[in-house]
Amino acid sequence: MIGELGKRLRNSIRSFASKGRVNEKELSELVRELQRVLISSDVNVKLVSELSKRIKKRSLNDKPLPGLTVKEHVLRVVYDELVALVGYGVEIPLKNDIKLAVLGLFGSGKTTTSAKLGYWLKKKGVKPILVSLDKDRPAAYDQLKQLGEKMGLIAEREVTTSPFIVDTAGRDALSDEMLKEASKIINKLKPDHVFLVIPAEMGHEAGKQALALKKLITSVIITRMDGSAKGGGALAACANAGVPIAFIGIGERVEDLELFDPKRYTSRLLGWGDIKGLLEKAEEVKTEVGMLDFNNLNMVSFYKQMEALTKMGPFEKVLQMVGLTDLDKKTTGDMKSKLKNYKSIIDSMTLPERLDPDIINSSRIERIAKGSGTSSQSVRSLLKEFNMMKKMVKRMSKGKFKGMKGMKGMKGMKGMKGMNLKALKGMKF
Ligand SMILES: Nc1nc2c(ncn2[C@@H]2O[C@H](COP(=O)(O)OP(=O)(O)O)[C@@H](O)[C@H]2O)c(=O)[nH]1
Ligand SMILES: [Mg+2]
Repeated sequence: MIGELGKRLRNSIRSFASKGRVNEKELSELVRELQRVLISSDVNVKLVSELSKRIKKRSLNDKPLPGLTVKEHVLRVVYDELVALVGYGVEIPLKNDIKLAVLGLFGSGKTTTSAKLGYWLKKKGVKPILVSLDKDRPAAYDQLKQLGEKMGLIAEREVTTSPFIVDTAGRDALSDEMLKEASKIINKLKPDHVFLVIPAEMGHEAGKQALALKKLITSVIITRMDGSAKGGGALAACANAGVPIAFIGIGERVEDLELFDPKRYTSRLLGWGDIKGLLEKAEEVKTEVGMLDFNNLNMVSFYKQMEALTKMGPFEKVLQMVGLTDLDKKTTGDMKSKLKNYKSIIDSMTLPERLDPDIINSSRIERIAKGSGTSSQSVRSLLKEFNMMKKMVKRMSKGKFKGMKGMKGMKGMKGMKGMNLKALKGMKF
């Protein structure tokens, strides 16, 4: 779907990862190739230059996450920065009387997108009417009606009830007239979400549209992401304009709409699937005890911590050391088997999933459950506890939970150096 851009990016990353040790020259080469790719996908030159600087600076100055090689560290920085570049999504909370409106220039994909939104809502159990307010072109209503009929949604020429999706008349260009017309509709109908539809081929020019309509809209939808190499530029420009991206259109069928998720988009772009083996081979489990990185807690550090726990000797002792002395045998046993379970679950995750557990959706959960010989329930429970721990760690790093040092029996224990006991104390397995 992302085509040429992704291919070139993946090639440059593969060649980077295949070389020996990383040095500044190599890093510069990677960044230069990245720049070429981004510029050819019409990302604004200034944004590309800023991104390059940040990637270099962070690659050289940030401390690599525990368990990551320098190369993995650099790739992670690239991933992070691309995620930030391509923008940010927005939540579309569902409700039974949801009101949506779609704006945009001629031919941007408004009518198609209105139908796609109808399909998306219907799949989630909300059945909207499709309303064509495009009075200028009689065929516009017929188009919407036809699209609606295929999925059992009714089309109307005016708003009669909610939930609804309003398709509006387009214009050749942004004009005061268009803005006025749009604000009239918005004031009258008070939609929960007003989407500006911009086709991917607008590239970085999308930013101008997003800015011009920023006050009226809640987010944008970029269409024809499947057909243009400039989609990256359009996404980045909207992000830079400070406008969230709700959905992307990835084909002509009503099913071809997806909620925009910058992480998922970037993962695909980088072809994580392709380089996963390479990254994972590079470094799996080191025996040393890893410090929990408060700012970057992820499954890699979580795993290290568990590894450390299980390697530190009798489990009961370890629990005592971290202050969990009042546990009975059964609880200790449960924790032990849970820990073992969690380890095999994390073993079945790909590196991108470990670095960023947020990308783990239901189908990934299924795969991980299968791969680890556990159940999707176990995977979900791990993710839940991981998220709880993440919250806790965040709180701790903000200075709560102080005064917990000085636990007895810790000094002089082998392998305890660098272990973050404060973090372990509240950890639930
Ligand atoms: N490939 C592709 N085509 C799209 C997408 N969204 C819309 N289109 C096509 O773009 C053209 C214009 O769409 P339409 O909804 O009529 O635009 P409108 O004038 O803004 O209402 C149609 O041929 C659609 O099939 C998309 O995400 N991918
Ligand atoms: Mg139309």
